[in-house]
Amino acid sequence: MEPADLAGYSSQNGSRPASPGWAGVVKRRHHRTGLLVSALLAFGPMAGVCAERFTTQLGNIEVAEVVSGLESPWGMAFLPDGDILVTERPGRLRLVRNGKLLPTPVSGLPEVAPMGQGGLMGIAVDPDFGREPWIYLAYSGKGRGGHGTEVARGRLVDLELMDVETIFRALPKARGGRHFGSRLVFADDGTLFISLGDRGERPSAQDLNDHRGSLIRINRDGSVPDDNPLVDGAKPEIFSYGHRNMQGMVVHPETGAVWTHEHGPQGGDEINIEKPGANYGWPVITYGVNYGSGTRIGEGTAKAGMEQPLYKWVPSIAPSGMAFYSGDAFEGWRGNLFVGSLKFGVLVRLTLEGDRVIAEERLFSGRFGRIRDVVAGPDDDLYVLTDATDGQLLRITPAD
Ligand SMILES: [Ca+2]
Repeated sequence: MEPADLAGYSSQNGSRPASPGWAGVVKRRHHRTGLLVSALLAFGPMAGVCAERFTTQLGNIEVAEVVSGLESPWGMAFLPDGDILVTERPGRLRLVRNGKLLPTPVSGLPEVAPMGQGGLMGIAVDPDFGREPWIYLAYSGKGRGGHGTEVARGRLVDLELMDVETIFRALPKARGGRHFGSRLVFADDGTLFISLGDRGERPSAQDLNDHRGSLIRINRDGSVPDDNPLVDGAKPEIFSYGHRNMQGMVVHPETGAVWTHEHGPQGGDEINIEKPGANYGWPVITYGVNYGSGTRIGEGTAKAGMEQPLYKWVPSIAPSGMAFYSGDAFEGWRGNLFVGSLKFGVLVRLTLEGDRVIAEERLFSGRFGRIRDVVAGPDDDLYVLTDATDGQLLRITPAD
């Protein structure tokens, strides 16, 4: 374990009594250094399901397959009854119930136009789902000028989406197949945040009369909140800008701030804490360089009036999906931030001290391939989607 990591562990959890089990394991094993060191077969928490055991810096974990056979799964969300909705990028919405993938997809989806990196992507469940069963989907939609990120909502009744309405369209659309962003989260005030990408057209990220390369904030019916930061001469849905391609977004469980991460070009993936009206720099400043040629992009790494990332990866990990862990099952992981990596097939665990990242651990060593999404479940376990044509939903539980 890194000394900094140990400090983070004790500062964040020092006031809490260690529970027996996993925390005890942490105490016994925290002198062991290194990343993943073993993966041996064991029987998992679910009857009949084989799980793999991994040793981590803060204890042993087991990773069990909940379901497989998902085609390029991209996003997932838990319903209040424990069902899990999973988007498949080609344009299907699937339901996992009691550990089984229902064979019939949800019907009545909006018109998804898969293209390049696009397709059916982000998903969010209405905070008041129990009263009004709205779910929200982000996807690539076709229209004048090409494709662009769109968001629709519909009421989920059994396996059908009803009263579907499009509540946001990123404009202008573009011909290219890259950088659709497409994560969705609800802030504590009930507004919906939509992460976008620059659609491969870099200058769009600095153009406030262009949604692309921005973070969007709307009300759940698609209207613009009265207190959005940029109104005069700007697209009013824009909350912040200067983003390249955000495929991770989460609300901090204590501060309520929206955290995002984004893909850099070659190098320069970033984590940012979103501030209203702020400019996050792309493509004027970046810690990345052009693919292949390695030539510089923009003006360097810093400029007045532009935000510095909270954390950056050079070289890139190609981050996708992000979750804070605030459950009780993994005592030592409370307050940690988890990020999936497409490039290295790892799940990144970041230890924070306030708003500072003080340590990074990489789990799985590529064992499950590309990681597309990570979500903290209501049962305090972590859930992961793998990015593959035969993709998996995995569940991570503590092991002794
Ligand atoms: Ca930036």
